[in-house]
Amino acid sequence: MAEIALKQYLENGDIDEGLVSVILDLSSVFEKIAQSFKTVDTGKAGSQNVYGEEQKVLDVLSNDLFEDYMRKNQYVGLIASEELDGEIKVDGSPYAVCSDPLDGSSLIDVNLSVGTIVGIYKTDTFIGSKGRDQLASVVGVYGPRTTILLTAKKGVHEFTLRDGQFFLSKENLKVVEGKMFAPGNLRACKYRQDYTDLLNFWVKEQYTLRYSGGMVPDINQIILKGKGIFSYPGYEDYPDGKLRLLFECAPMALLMEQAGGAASDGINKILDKELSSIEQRSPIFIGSKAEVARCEEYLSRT
Ligand code: AHM
Ligand code: MG
Repeated sequence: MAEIALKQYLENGDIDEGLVSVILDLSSVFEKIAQSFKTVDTGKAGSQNVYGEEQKVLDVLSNDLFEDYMRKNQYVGLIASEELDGEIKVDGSPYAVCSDPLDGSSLIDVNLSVGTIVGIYKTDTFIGSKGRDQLASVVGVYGPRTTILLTAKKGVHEFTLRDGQFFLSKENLKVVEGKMFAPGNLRACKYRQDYTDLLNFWVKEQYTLRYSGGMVPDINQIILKGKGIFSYPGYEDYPDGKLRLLFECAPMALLMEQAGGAASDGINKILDKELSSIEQRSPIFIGSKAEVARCEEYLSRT
């Protein structure tokens, strides 16, 4: 059977031509980021982002690629990124595109997988939006292979880069029940008996541990294996944890719901949370429906 290229898949998929154009430009961004890993310095850029976090050369380069491509795309009127200050209006319409251009950048110099996370909306401000308003989410995964997880709200599909083009490699991915866990932020156990009890449940029930320290490869694995749970709670001074609602949690939650799974902050669905600030953080429990329900149940005990 002939292979299906991303462009062909999108054009045959009853998706608005502007959205197709944005997704194709994002695929070019992912390809260029993947290429740059082979040549660019993995070290520090000597600068900080707006949140005071130290930037790597590759953080800056990934953001520049995202920003350049989105500024030039006639269908994009608003951009935001973890490496930029606030949201930025650009010439174009009607799409608004937000990104964590290089998630897990601390894993680059040890050669673990990293990724790019993107959410696409139709709005003139991200403030007040909900993850459920996303029209699509697109995630680039840079591992031994370069892949894309894509949803335009018609299921979740994987595309693989080969000879400069992305081809469909897995269609209609589904997440069901299964014993695999990726428990983040175990530091919380010092303060939280509920999270400790949840972890003990998974350990005693002999779940398989699959945790890399990168949200993208960890959640990509759950979607590809079709089972499991990723957690990142907050505690004490950081009740909302580390991960950002707009740039990280909402796009991953759209993928997970489209794959038949769920994503919660422990009480509310991630996709129903209204964004009050660009840098808003959220705890996240994301994976199969039954595991997310289990998280909510354990976390409601205290
Ligand atoms: P980053 O956006 O600065 O790269 O941080 C996000 C990453 C996630 O990929 C991962 O789940 C999390 O940080 C792990 O953080 P920690 O090791 O601090 O618990
Ligand atoms: Mg990140």
